[in-house]
Amino acid sequence: MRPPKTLFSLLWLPLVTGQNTTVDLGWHAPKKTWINDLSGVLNGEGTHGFYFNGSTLPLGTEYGTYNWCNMPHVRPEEYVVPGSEFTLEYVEVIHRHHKRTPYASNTFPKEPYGWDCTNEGLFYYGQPLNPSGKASASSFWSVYTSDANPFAPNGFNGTCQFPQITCGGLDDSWQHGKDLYGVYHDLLSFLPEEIGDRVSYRVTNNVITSQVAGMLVNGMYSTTTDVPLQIQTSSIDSLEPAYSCFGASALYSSYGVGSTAANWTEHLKLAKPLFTSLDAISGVPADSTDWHKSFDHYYDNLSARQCHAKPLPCNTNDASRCVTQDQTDTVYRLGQYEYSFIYRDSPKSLQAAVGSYGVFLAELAQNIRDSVSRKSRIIYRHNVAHDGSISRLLSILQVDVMVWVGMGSEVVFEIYYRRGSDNSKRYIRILWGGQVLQSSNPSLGKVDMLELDVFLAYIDGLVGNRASKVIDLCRTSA
Ligand SMILES: *[C@@H]1O[C@H](CO)[C@@H](O)[C@H](O)[C@H]1NC(C)=O
Ligand SMILES: *[C@@H]1O[C@H](CO)[C@@H](O)[C@H](O)[C@H]1NC(C)=O
Ligand SMILES: *[C@@H]1O[C@H](CO)[C@@H](O)[C@H](O)[C@H]1NC(C)=O
Ligand SMILES: *[C@@H]1O[C@H](CO)[C@@H](O)[C@H](O)[C@H]1NC(C)=O
Ligand SMILES: *[C@H]1O[C@H](CO)[C@@H](O)[C@H](O)[C@H]1NC(C)=O
Repeated sequence: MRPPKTLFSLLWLPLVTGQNTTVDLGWHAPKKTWINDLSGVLNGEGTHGFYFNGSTLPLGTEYGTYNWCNMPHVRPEEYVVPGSEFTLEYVEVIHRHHKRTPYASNTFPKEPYGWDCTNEGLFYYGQPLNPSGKASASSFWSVYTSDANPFAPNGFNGTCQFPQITCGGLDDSWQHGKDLYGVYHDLLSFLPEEIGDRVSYRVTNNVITSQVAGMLVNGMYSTTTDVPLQIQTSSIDSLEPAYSCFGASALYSSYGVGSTAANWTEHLKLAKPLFTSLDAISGVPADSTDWHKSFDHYYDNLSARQCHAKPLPCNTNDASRCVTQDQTDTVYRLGQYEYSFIYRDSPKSLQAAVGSYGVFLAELAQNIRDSVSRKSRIIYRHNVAHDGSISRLLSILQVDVMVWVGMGSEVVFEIYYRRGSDNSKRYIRILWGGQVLQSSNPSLGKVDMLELDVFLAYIDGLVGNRASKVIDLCRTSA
């Protein structure tokens, strides 16, 4: 059942044009594809062309194809340069970190093999910024276990943190930076030669985003000097997001993970035999709520292995019982289904995402306005985030086909002005995975040179001035 369409006419004072803008703030269902067709997901086979076996697509597969291990992003080979009447004025990029080891919480109770990370260092140190202060050595973490420590690590043995960005993920991060620079510097002559005060990078409180940022900055600017990474304190971080929002959490758990809503639990019930056979191999207890309230853990456990060319796991007591590729593919299809359900198919998804990610959108709108009004000198902002960030963002933008956003998943906001026309008018293009984003919301539609006022009115209408509506949403219960 769809709620009545709400059409808000906003009493909004635009900074740019001085005209009223009317936008549709309602939720609109995503397109019907195999992803939100439960019987197809359960009874189908394979992964519908989605790829999970490594950072590089097989030869002959078109770039832009879903690749869980290394999602498509903006790069010179495919980038569509807008008509010459458009001049680029501001760019903001947000993407998920690159491939990593699983979180310890997603490793099986007994892992059949170890995982080695001695081919990289996780540099972690503080150093006074005052030039006369003492310097720091370039020290890094080296993970080890000791014979005298009687406790076995949770999950994998080896020399990695669970999680950390793997060596392959560091390579992908570097290439991601190089590709963006190839477009915004080499092709468009937009980025400055130096980072200076016009380019800014931001990370979350989870260290894996900093591991990506260092490589990415070097991929862009070939620099090994000190580069500040913007970060908000952990209790209010809007990028991760980490601010607490009771209203949104209550709303998500009323229809999604953890809820008893019939249309959520249906797929879990139908997939019970799959859970049972996976549990028998992994040793995950049948009564573990965490492993059975969604496919998140099995998906992460299995996909992290396949991204790193590691075998699917076998039972540690009986090496002849292994997880099959068919079972794994079914887990991957169910993972897509769950993300689409939680972030797009449910009519409550928009409000839940506005509560939990509205602050980032308010900041984005402010950044754009500050750039257009020349209050800020920054022309390029780059945010390294998580799947929970990108999913909520796509939920608010109402992407027409939702997927579980893989490693490196990217959304780019480009702001333009048009030469020879009303030069106070601005336009926005949004690229998702390197392609123009298609929204199910008719006010946004295909976001290709949409009037910026419409986009800002949409964001303002949902999240309010300085995210004032988010505060209300977070306070209230579902
Ligand atoms: C904007 O909308 C308000 C309220 O509907 C109206 O009073 C005002 O005249 C409109 N302004 C313009 C420029 O259309
Ligand atoms: C990944 O590799 C496995 C094992 O070689 C193969 O069976 C499977 O079809 C591959 N999956 C994809 C999506 O390419
Ligand atoms: C992991 O380490 C524990 C404790 O040192 C050891 O008993 C176990 O056999 C190891 N497992 C693997 C798969 O290497
Ligand atoms: C789930 O069921 C609820 C209550 O009947 C309904 O409002 C909602 O649209 C359904 N969600 C999906 C994704 O079908
Ligand atoms: C992998 O499985 C274990 C259960 O043994 C779980 O605790 C852990 O959270 C899972 N890891 C991920 C990344 O889901």
